Amino acid sequence: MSRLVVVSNRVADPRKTSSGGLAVAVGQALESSGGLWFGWSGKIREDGTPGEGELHTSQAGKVQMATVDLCREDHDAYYLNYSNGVLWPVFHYRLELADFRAADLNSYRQVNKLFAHKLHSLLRPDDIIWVHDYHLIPLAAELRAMGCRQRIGFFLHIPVPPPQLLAAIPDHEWLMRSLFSYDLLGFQSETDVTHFRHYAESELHAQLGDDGLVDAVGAQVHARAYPIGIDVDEFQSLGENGDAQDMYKKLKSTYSGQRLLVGVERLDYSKGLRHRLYAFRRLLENYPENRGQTTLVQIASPSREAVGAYEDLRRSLESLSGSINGDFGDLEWNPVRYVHRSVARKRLPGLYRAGSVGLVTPLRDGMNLVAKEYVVAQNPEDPGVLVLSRFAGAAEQLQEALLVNPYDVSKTAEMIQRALHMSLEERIERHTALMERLREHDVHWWSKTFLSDLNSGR
Ligand code: GDG
Repeated sequence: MSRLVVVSNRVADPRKTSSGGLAVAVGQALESSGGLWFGWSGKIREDGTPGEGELHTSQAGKVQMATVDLCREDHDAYYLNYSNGVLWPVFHYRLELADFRAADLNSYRQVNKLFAHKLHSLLRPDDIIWVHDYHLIPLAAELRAMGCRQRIGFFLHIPVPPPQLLAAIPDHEWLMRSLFSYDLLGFQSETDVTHFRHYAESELHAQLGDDGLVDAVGAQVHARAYPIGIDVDEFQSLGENGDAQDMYKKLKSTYSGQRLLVGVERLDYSKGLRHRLYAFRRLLENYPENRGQTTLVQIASPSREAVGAYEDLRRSLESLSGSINGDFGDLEWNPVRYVHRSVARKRLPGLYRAGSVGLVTPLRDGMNLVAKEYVVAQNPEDPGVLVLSRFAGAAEQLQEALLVNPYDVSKTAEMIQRALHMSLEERIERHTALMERLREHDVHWWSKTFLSDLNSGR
């Protein structure tokens, strides 16, 4: 049987719980089959040389971990500036936040070459290689240049923007052509697949075939949607542990007599946190009966603090929640409980369950696993209501959520009000339908389907 090799920017011990969407999903896929997980060690060498880095290997249960350190210069240019300062904003449709610098693109190429070089020395002829996310788009092209013939698949966790936005990236042809070194491309949604096919057609003169086939630049690749799921059973049993139940009880007693709206995310401009606070303010203005009765608990866990746009967002969220509390709060009630800290994963199901409404309103999101976790954490006999942005990849699957346009603050407020007043019968009906969808397309389905297509050359 071939060995599974997973490559992602960050690696994490799959036996430990961690907080990133990718780490959770990939860790679960690897833990069941065993294999090799390769990526950056997370260590930055202040005295290192660009394009070089030490390789470390260790064993974590059935999984061999192989990581490379980066020097400060490579880390800043490849990770902070290019991956998170160019690709992340542009792929989330935010051209105005991108800062293009030729030197950063060069480092991005160099670090991909370094990773390919280190990984190449560890590969076996019948390995099957699965590369993840925007940090590593050119990895397969570098591996191929070193003579690698193994099957290589790529999964993009973030959205694909329309072709005109992609075409604004300097050297976009180089970046997008490198995707044709893979055998299979996986995207989160049908919208992403459509954008990729349109880009290939208009910019690379591709011929489009059936079943996701795209023929361009002298190569053929299959591009399809494989919407990522969560481990439904694992998350349900996490909800049964003492920590989750304590969290639930604590929230219920602290906010007794209150209805809670719950939001949980990394502090990121793609997640629509500012618009969410505006919508909550509008709810209190337009439906004053919620004053003193409804509290928004918003967790915004620290993320990418070295990237400038994140620091600006943090300051504006603090001032916005402060102003809502100042304008509407009184001695007994604070409308917004804004927490700029991470919550332990084992407590998350209790937090979700305490929310009568789960607010998941990104401006743009590849999938969004919080939406799925919120649904799974609910009491099926008295479930809360998911208010979900139509611009999250998850909206293609989770049609029984209340779908909103997060830019439309008044309509979002109206939907929150509707969620707060939904009958038990309707809540159960929607929750049952959502659970069926989540079970059918869980994380095991996702990795099994992608890997079986990659293996079989479908
Ligand atoms: C990328 C794509 C795609 C969040 N705050 C805390 C915490 N989390 C956990 C959640 C969830 C994960 O992080 C977030 O996953 P998302 O999917 O919502 O978002 P990204 O991190 O942006 O992930 C996204 C995903 O990749 C997978 O493909 O869905 O579209 O952007 O699991 O629970 N976990 C803990 N404390 C927190 O405060 N423990």
